[in-house]
Amino acid sequence: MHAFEEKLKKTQITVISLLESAKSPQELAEVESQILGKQGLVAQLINEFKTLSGTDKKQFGSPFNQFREEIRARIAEKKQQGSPSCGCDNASCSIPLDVTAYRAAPIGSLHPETHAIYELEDVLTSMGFALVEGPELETEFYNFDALNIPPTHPARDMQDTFWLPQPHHLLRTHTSSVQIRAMQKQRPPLSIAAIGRVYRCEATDASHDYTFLQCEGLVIDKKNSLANLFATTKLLLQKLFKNDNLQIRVRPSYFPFVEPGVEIDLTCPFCTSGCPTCKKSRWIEICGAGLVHPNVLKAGGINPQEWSGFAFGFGLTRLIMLKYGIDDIRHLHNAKIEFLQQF
Ligand code: FA5
Repeated sequence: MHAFEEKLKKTQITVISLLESAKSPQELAEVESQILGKQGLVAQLINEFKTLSGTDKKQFGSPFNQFREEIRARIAEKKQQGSPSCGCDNASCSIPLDVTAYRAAPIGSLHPETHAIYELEDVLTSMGFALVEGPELETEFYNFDALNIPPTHPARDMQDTFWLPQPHHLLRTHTSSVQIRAMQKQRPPLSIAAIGRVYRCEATDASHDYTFLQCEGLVIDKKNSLANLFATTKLLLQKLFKNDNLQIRVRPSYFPFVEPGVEIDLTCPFCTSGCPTCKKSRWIEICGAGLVHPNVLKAGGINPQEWSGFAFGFGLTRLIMLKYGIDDIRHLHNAKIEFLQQF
């Protein structure tokens, strides 16, 4: 084999392996200059070609040109393969773009509060409650006045309020504000429930947040008694915790919008003999409740001589903490993905 022909073949092999070794646009640029640069492999071949005899030039001129074309085509092809790279922002990324590759977007999950809302909605609707909503930006009338809490009433201090610059407007402090709106919209008998966010201007700690979820229930019918209230809340809690053995305990309490008012405790769903969740008492405080005060029925346009009602309101966020063993209420809103991914 002629020496030039042999050199051509060797260079061909070197060029192929050099191109294969280039894994990034930078490396390809270096390889390109090694091949096509002034002192590069092709330049060396050209110098050698110049020294050939006329007959040899005729013989090898055409394959040599073909070889140079082929190199340019290979380099162009390689550039196209490597650029754009895998799609990341790294300019020196060596991973070629594979348009057929399946890229799964990171899959999110439902926030524990959303899980709990869905479950609670199912329980409430299965018990015949109609789900209603009310505004979070509320008026003093619906949040306080109509609930038998006039401006001078000391009970206003029980729920520290975020007042808004507009007179008589506030962020609702409880979902009880939905009660009057529901009575104004629907004639009794009615059975409604409202799940929603409430706001309180108070210092936060492990069990108190400035915003949390509450669930309100309101039932108005011809004859309602505390027995109806207790049976309803007990069944609701049993269904929510999927445990038919849960019992409730009732203690007298005071809320201006109910008379009598009570607080309802639930036997601890997590133990039989006391645990850290129930602080070894076997009971967990769940909600405020009572028979709707006649003044509230009147404010809702309902005749208290004809109708009676019961209402209950519980802190859903506290239930979520119980259910998932969350020891600090503030975890729920600190947007830490590691925390949220557990649910
Ligand atoms: C009320 O808000 C009444 N509206 C409940 C009610 C409805 C009584 C209908 C009678 C009839 P209270 O302020 O106690 O009541 O709040 C109810 C529940 O919300 C509490 O039992 C507790 O679980 C939860 N809660 C109260 N404050 C906070 C807070 N800062 N952070 C988290 N949860 C809270």
